Amino acid sequence: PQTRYLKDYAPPPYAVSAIQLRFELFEESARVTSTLEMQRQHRQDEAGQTPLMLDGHDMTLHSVTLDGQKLDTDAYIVEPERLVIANPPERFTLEIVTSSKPQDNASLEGLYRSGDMFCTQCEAEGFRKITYYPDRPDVMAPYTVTIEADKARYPTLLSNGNRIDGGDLPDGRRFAVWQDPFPKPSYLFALVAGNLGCLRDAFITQSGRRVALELYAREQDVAQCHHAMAALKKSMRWDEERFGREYDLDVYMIVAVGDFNMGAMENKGLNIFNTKYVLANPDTATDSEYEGIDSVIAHEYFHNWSGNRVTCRDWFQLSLKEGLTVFRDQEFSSDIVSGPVQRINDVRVLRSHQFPEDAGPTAHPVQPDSYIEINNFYTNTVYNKGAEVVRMLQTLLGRDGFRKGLDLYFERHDGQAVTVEEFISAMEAANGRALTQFRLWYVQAGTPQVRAALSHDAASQRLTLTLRQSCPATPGQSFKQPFHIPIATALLDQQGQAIPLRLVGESNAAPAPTERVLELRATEESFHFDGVAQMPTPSLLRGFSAPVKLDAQLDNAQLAFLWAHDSDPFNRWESGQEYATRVMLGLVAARARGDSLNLDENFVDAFRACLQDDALDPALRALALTLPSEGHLMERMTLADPQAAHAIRSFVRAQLSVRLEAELLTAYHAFRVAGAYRYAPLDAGRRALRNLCLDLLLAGQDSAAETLALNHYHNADNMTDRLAAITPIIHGGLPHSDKLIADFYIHCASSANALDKWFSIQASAPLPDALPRVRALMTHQDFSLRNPNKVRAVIGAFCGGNPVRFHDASGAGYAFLAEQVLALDAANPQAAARMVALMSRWRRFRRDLAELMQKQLQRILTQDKLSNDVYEIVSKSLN
Ligand code: BAL
Ligand code: ZN
Repeated sequence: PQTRYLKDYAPPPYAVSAIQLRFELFEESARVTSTLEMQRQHRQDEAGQTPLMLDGHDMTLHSVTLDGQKLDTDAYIVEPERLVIANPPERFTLEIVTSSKPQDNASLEGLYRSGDMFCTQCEAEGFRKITYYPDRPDVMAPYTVTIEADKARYPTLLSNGNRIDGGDLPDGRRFAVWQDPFPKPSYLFALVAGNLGCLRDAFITQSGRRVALELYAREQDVAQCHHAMAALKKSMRWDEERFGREYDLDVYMIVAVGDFNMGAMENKGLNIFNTKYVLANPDTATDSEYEGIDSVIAHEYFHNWSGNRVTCRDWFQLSLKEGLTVFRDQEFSSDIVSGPVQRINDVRVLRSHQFPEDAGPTAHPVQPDSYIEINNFYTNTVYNKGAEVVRMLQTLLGRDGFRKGLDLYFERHDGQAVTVEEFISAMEAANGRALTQFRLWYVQAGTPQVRAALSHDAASQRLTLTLRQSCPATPGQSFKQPFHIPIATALLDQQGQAIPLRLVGESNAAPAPTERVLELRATEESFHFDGVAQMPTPSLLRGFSAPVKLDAQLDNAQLAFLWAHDSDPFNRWESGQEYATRVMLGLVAARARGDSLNLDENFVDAFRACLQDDALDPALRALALTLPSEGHLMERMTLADPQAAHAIRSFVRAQLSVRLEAELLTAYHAFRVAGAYRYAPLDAGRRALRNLCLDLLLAGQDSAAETLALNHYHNADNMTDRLAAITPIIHGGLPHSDKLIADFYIHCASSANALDKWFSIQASAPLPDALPRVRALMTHQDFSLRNPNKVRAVIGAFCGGNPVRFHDASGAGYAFLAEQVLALDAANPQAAARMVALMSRWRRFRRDLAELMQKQLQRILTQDKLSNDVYEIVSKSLN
């Protein structure tokens, strides 16, 4: 496999000024006629020739016609992955006719079938499976698309832009013509043909234009599209109000598709969505899935500017659109849900997925400098760390400064394919501020570590905060230059009040702020504050102002104090998590020594205080009382031991259950939500807290709690409560488990998304017979290895969400994963690569487990016909 490098970028030798596509769709094949208007951009080789190279594979080529002349087959070369025409004229029209078999395309890339519909997925390089084309994002062209298909089977024919024509054809067929006036790269092309229902609405933009909103799904699913429609309208308004971005076409369409590798795709004017992020009703979707729909609908909509109007020059710039758009969707969710809750959840994702990635064999910078398979770079680093980097810019420049920079970026580059450099330059130019050192966040991988130390001089009332940064080596980067790190800082007095922060030398004419963003640039820097009477408790990295690991050198008493008193909600949560982590790691060590286990009374008291703190919003309280995950504990061990992490987390939950039974029961009853279910953030917060109490009550394995949960289940009118009631019963292997699995199936049977939860709750149950159960689930009539949601719900839930059983000392879990990866790879390499990545950090584990994982990775690597996707992940993991 070939590695591609950012340094090798060269502009495209030919531009496309227009493309016309004609799709003739049949049950057995799809015929595509592509007509390209092309112009040479520059001469390339010394002989003065500029070969035209068009990407393409997995198709049958029928003809190539240049300026009306059909070419003989010796006038061009068909290679496995491209079509080459040696030296075409300076300007020409090229017509290419190809065909493919969408019904056999299980990769879910290019043109494929999902159930009864045809659909496409072109990002990153799927368009080259549809026709031969310069399939790179810096070739932008206006598209005109004609779709022809059987009228009865496919009455709905959609593509990007505006529908300009349509009608009936002979033989019971029908056609539609779509025109997208905005030049776009091929990765944003989309087509859908099917028999679909539609939910319609409209949006009036800030300048008074009417935009038709159309949400397509199977007829029986249209009733589940209302939440998504509301989310779309909220997103459109929000982007106008917050960033001045207005929608540009007359219609905005979203299509829900059951078989989809990603969450959704931002094709111009025609988003294609995984059904998981569109369809919802109280019986099928949980509160957090409703939130997920808000955020993904917003994300894809926001791409219309950050991604489509201004796109990426090449795929090394992926975070230019993804990091920025994730930041934008996070800000949106923060406004519609709750700022602190959103922030905590975003940081949880970053910590649980991106930090491990950044510390493993596939670590890469936000702007990678090489890749074998670009599909492997739709990562938490590019997306979520990328969003953190954009957030730091907003922190450093202020909201207004950031907005000015973004306005300038869109103004300068509308209609262009650009790089991260252009984004930073716009921020600099709009703010008159150099961001030279800041750029390192894009090119250096690894999570920086910051250590903080305080010293106080009572005589001079001076406090010194010393910050020291370092960053571990990552593959190909052994030495790191210091980063420019914004550290939002407050110092709390004994009552928890933030004291004024007056830097030495500052005038005291104006009142000093109680929170400041300190900018750490050197390896070590000290900040001196005057007028500090007593040693305060530091509250650092407030709101998680930078994606770093902070060691503030606090003891458990200080952590308990911050857990109870910090005025920054993020740091309240953070302190509780850190306190719990330390207590649990202490127990892991005790267990290893063979000591008896004892959960510290101070921790139980602090937990109780938080549970009973009615000043704390229920959603935040639920987060603050959620114990760190087994994965988090494993990250903090020298060598990860899944059995120890599971044993200790179970022990702590059981202890809390017994020791706080009365308090948990009181809270459980107090936070009942009155009335019929509706998704609303405040109700969701109450449900989260109540269900957390229920979960802990069941951790004590007592039968009264099981009865409580059974009643909770039977009285539930929604998926959130049903799932909350049965998860601890099924995961605990309690007596009613099997009966509930059968009953829950009946609730789920009519919805693929609900069924995913029925599968995953079983696959993630940490019971001794987990693996045989998983194998049995894979033979269930509702399971299909060709459906990525089901793969995630069963294989993903077991290998990624059931650490104690996946990492069984026998190695059976690893052998199972290897077997599934190989089975998947033949059909859907993207899905296979996502799964195999679950073993990529094998070196982090206990030696016996590490060796077993290594063996399976080696076994995979020796297979013939491995996809580039899987090859890249496995070979890097073994390096
Ligand atoms: N561009 C791929 C899907 C997304 O990030 O929106
Ligand atoms: Zn995106």
